Amino acid sequence: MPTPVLIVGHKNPDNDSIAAAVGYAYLKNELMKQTLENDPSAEKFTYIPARLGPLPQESEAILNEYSVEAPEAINHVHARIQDVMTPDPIWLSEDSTLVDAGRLLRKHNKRAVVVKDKDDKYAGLVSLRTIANRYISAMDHCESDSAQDLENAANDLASSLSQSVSELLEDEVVFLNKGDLLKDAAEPILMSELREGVVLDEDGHCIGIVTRTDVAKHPKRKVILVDHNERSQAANGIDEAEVVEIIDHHRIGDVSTSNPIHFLNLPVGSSATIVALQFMEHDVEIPKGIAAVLLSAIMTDTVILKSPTATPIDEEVAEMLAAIVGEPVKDFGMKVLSYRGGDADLPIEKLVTADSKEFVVGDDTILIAQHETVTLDVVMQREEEIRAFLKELREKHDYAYVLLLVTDIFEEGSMFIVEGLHGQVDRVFGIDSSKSTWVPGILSRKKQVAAPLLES
Ligand SMILES: [Mn+2]
Repeated sequence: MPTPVLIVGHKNPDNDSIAAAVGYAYLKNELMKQTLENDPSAEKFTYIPARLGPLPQESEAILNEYSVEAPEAINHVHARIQDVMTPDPIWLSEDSTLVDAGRLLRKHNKRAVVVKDKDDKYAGLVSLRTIANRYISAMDHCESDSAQDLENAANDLASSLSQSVSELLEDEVVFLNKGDLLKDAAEPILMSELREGVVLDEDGHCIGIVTRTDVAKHPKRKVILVDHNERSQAANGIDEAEVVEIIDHHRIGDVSTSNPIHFLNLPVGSSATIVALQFMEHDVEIPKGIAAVLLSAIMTDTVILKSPTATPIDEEVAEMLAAIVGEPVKDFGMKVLSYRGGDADLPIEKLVTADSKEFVVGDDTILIAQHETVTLDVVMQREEEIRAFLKELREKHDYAYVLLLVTDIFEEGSMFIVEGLHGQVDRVFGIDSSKSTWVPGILSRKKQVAAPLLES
C-alpha cells in the first residue's frame, strides 16, 4: 500500500488553493510513476488533493467543465483509526468451529479472528485469550493426576474442538469508526483486556482491526501545503502532522518542520503559477484539464493579470497554459470570473460597501466606495438599485454625498455614480455627475479620487 500524502490549501479555500492542490497532486503522482519505472522498489506514495471547505463557485464550474475531479473535503489532519488499522481482517463464518479458528489464527499468526454472520456482518470476535480460557477450563476435570481425571479433561478438550465459535465470542470488544481520532481511541484500546479494537462501517461490517501495537505507532499524516504557510490558515491538527513540502506565494509564516523539506515560495501572482513552473522544471506534460484549472487560478488570484501582484512570470505561464487550453488568456479569464456569478447576484450591500471609506472634507463627511469589475454592463443594469442604496446610506450617515466608482479593470476607467451634493465631484473631475459618468483612466480610489477631492 502506498503511503497517502495529502496536498491541501488554506482554510476557507479560494480557487488558487483548489487549483494548486489539484495540479500539484497530478504532477507528484506522475513523478511517482516515473520513479517507480526506474526503481520498482522505491518507497510508494500516493498524492491526494484535499480542501478545507466548500469549493468556490468558479472552481466548481471549471472542474466540471474540464472533467477534473474535485479535491476531497477534509476537516483535519489528525491521525485517524483508518491510518493505523489493519484492513480486511481474517474472518470465519458463525458455524465454524474452534478448530477452524485455531487453524486460521496459527496460519496468519494473529491474536484474534472476526466472526461474520450470514449477511457478512460482524457477529463477534474469537481471540487467543478465549481459546486459552476454554483450554484451561477443561483442567477443572483434573482434580487429581488420576488417569480418569486426565481422560475426562482430554474428552472435554476434544469436544471443545467441535464447539461453534459463536459460543466463544469475546464479550468486551472495543468498537471503533474508521474516522475516529487515534488519540481518542488509544486509551479504550490500551485499557481493554482484549487490547484490540474492531472497526465497523455504518452497515455493521468489520472493515479493520486495531491492535495496541498499531495505537502505539503514533503515525503522522503526511501533508503538502499549497497556497499558505501559516498555522492559523492550515488544517486543524497540522502540528501533529508531518509537513513534507510547501508551495506558496505568500509571506513566510510560522509553519515549522522537524526535517528539511522542499519549501518553494516565490513572489508571483498565484500558487498555480509555481505549480505550472514545477511541471516545466520536471518536464512533465500538462493535460488540458489541469492546464485549465491552473490557468483559472492565475486568473482569479491576479484578476486576469491586472492586479499589482501579477508578474511577468505569471503572464508567461498564463500564455503557456492558455495555449494548452486553446483559448486566449483574456477570454478564458473573463469566463472564469463570470463563473463567480459576482456582479449579477452580489447582494447590493456587498457590491457598494465591501470596499468603501469615509473621508472628512471641511465640515462634511463623504463616502467613497469602489467596486472592481470585468462586467461593467452587468453592474450598470443594477443602477437603480445601486442609487437607491446610495441614497439610503447618505441619509443614514448624513454624508454630503456618496460616490461609487465602478472600475472596469479592462477598459481602465471608472463609472462615477454619485448621490447627494455632486458639485465638488463635478468641479474636480470636470464632469456632470447628475447622471452616471464614465471617466477614463481612473483606477485608484486613493491616488486618483480621494486625494484630489480632499485637496480641492
Ligand atoms: Mn493564492
